[in-house]
Amino acid sequence: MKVQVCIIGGGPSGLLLSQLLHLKGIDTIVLEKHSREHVLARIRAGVLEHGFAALMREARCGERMDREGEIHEGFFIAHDGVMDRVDLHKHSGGSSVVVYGQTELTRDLYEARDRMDGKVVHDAADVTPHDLKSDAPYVTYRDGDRIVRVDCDFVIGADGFHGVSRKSIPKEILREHERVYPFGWLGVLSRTKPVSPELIYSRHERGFALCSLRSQVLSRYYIQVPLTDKVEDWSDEAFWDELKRRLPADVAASLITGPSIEKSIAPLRSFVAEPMRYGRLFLAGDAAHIVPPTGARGLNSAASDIYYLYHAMVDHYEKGDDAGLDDYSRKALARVWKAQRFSWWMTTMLHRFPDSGSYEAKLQETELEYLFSSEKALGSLAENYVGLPF
Ligand code: RFL
Ligand code: PHB
Repeated sequence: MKVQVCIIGGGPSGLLLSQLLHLKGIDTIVLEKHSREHVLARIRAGVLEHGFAALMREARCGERMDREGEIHEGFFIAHDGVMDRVDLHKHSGGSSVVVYGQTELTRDLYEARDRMDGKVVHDAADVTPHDLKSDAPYVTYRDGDRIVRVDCDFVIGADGFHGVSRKSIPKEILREHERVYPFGWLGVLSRTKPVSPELIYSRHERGFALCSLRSQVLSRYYIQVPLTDKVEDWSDEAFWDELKRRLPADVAASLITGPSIEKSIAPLRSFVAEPMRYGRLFLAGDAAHIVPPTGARGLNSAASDIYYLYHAMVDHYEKGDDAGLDDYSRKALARVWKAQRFSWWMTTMLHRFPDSGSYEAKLQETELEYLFSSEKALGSLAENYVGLPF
């Protein structure tokens, strides 16, 4: 089989790029290791920046997001017994974010790919890129007993943190920068009315907590837990009790609880791989970089990679201009590192670190006090949270 662009990974990054390129007449195939049901069972991002939402519209996948997603013009930070609001709209000069789940967004992308007869292969086993430094790269995968070969002009590695693409770049070329945090987030999804119409990030001496949502009838809550904890250690009751302890008393009193419909623990990690290009392979999204979810940047960082790649590919095929492809890694990494900085800052300000003492706690308090006393500091937070320009 021959296509122009072979995309490894059928998560939001791979599907969005495939859909955008298809609309420009560029032929792609998406090779996904898991079944569609498996991909759609993952509960991940909830907050989309306006640049991501704009790309979804450009991909003609924004209709349901615009109908069912919620525009949020602010969020709260609870700390030291107070609830301060970050007015994103005011401090970012009129921007906002869209609250719309990654699961729904991925479903919309799959449906769009189906409508256009896009080639998406599920359960593709042993996906392996070959000859990436040549002008004729190809990718093989196993379908049952059969090995299928896909010849292409370019390979896109959009296969997440655990994928094969990044690993196919030789060790002496790839530089990896990593910070592993000594805790994770235990997340619960419940069919209950959210405790607050806007997100609440809570810094508490027992650990961080977050009240988020997917809709006005679907809530998503998180608490910081030690890495040694297992999901089985946490009954629903224990989760709700601990969440309430970490919220201001009036918020805790109005929290509506219910059975969890999903419960999982995500370890927190910061990671960047450089460069994001090797020959004819281009990495995008979590395959190249991971952030702790505190700043809601993960999927949004993938969006800028996709934006740059999409335009670079179109320039290549329509104008024979490779400047965008040649500059991709530099340009993408410049924005990725800003998202890393912001996520690290939000994480450090709001979590309890096991080895920190009263000095670090005082610094966190001071950081928050400064933040809410300075229009400039709030402006910096807001412009990063709604997304820096592509
Ligand atoms: P994905 O979603 O991991 O998709 C990669 C796909 O590649 C497949 N794959 C392979 N396919 C073929 N061959 C192989 N060898 C393969 N290996 C893997 C996988 O099955 C998968 O389908 O990466 P992608 O597309 O780059 O998307 C990235 C986002 O998923 C991620 O950044 C966000 O979910 C991060 N994130 C958030 N981001 C935000 O922007 N806003 C948020 O509010 C937000 N909240 C979150 C989050 C991530 C979280 N977790 C669980 C890590 C909250 C949480 C709790
Ligand atoms: C979520 O709703 O899953 C969510 C929202 C904001 C974050 C992280 C996760 O910062």
